[in-house]
Amino acid sequence: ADYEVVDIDFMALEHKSPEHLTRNPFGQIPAFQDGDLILFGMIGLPFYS
Ligand SMILES: N[C@@H](CCC(=O)N[C@@H](CS)C(=O)NCC(=O)O)C(=O)O
Repeated sequence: ADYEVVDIDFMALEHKSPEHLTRNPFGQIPAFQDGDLILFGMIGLPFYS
């Protein structure tokens, strides 16, 4: 499948940026987006296909 990896610069606090907070309101990684679907948390992500 095609996908894009988005680098998050921890030292620049990019994980707390408004853009990343739309992906994960807890301001953490990992986060995953497929169109309107957004998943975050290491438990759920491995089960998405
Ligand atoms: N239980 C969380 C753990 C996520 C987590 O702790 N992420 C860390 C990096 S491994 C993080 O983003 N820390 C930044 C913060 O909490 O501000 C999950 O499954 O998503």
